Amino acid sequence: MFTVLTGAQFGDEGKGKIVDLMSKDYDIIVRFQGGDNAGHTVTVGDDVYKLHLIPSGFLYNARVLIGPGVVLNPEVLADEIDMLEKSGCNVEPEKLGVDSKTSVIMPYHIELDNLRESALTEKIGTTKRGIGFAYVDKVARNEIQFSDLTDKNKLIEKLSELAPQKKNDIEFLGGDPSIVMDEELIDKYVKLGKKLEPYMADVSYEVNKAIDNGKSVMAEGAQGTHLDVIHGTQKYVTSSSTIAGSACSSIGVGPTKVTNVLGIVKSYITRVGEGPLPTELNDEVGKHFQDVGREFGTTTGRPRRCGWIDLPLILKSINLNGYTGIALTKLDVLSELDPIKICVGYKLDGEYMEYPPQLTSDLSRCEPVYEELPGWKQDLTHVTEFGDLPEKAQKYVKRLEELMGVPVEYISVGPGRAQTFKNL
Ligand code: 2SA
Ligand code: GDP
Ligand code: MG
Repeated sequence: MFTVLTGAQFGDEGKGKIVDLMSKDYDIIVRFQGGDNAGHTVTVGDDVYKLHLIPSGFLYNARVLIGPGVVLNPEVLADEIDMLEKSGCNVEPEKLGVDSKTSVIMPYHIELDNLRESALTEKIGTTKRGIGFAYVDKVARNEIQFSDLTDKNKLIEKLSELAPQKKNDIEFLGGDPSIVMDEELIDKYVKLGKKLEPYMADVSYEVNKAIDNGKSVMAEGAQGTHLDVIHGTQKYVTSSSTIAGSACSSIGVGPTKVTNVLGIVKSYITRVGEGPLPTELNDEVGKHFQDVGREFGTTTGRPRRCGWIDLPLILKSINLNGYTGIALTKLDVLSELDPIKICVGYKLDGEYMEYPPQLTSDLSRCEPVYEELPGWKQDLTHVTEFGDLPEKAQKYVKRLEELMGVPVEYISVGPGRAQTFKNL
């Protein structure tokens, strides 16, 4: 079995929580894109793990893999391994594998991300983790690969060739070119390479072999569909392809092997960073989502912008990902609100549309059109099955399911493991 799981909105839908929960039934969980811009939260009792690189399925017995389509900050990975080991988790090489061909995020990528973001008049609102510049170098064939870190001479050779151009770029943006390369930096990265060398893996080989041998593999998406570099709200997107098809190309598995695609949908919508968000609320309801939903960036701590659930964007996500099922998260956060709104369409230039316009500039001019449902005003955080939800909450879920045309397979009513049930 090969399951692909992606966020259906702008990220932070609760992917980490759902992956953790599902991973007990999987043999391998693999990250396929993005880098440590991701922040996936796993809550087990009083323990909260905020993961940036290691897949959220590490707590059960699954092997966790980082695929070659990820951009890897080795320092962040080493710290994450240390953090998990300190919390008593096993992160031996039998548990974690990192593809040898993964592109490395170097300090100059982070510096360029910072400098460029500061220089922009219309900012993107990046996480400043160097993600975009690391992907630029991959595509431009200027990457340092994970395997290069284990060979000092190769690293020096590659960096020496890249250094003049990187220094130039940094100087042009008013930064300090001396951070590009010196002996200290090389020693640091070689040390990191040696520390992480035991984790080196051939991810596409492992994943294909596992699937062919009847094992279960899950690809864990990071960020969300509308942050996709090709199909998202450019330029306000991340630099990787976040949609389900990208799992195949980035890991190196044929699309014929995909069994199912699970979309994670939050019961409202959030966005961190710039870019259009048609249902954004700057009122008490928006504040309710932010306070009750604790909507702050898992990586940067930035407040997330919040609004009512946006169906046109979800319909587009269903097309882009081919979802076979949905996990609906944070239903508990809607309690206390009455009425509850679903954005079912937009008005743009006097026309009504049920599907988002193609261009970002048009999406930013869309006015949401809402359908209202009665609120339930009851705490949901202890509900453990669909039938025990208040009738109005059941109606809300059923209405969403009807509008989406895809079954809601899981419902989440809190960050904890027990606060999720299958919607049979
Ligand atoms: P980048 O850093 O180049 O990928 O930024 C480009 C855009 O992508 C957005 N982005 C994200 N959006 C939601 N969640 C993300 N992860 C963190 C979280 C974000 C945080 O879990 O909360 O802590 O701020 C994530 N990563 C990237 C980003 O905001 C830009 O709009
Ligand atoms: P991800 O990037 O999609 O993994 O999501 P994040 O971890 O960045 O943000 C989701 C946040 O919501 C985390 O703090 C989770 O612990 C929390 N969360 C997940 N599901 C639920 C839920 O059903 N209800 C509530 N109240 N919180 C949830
Ligand atoms: Mg997140």
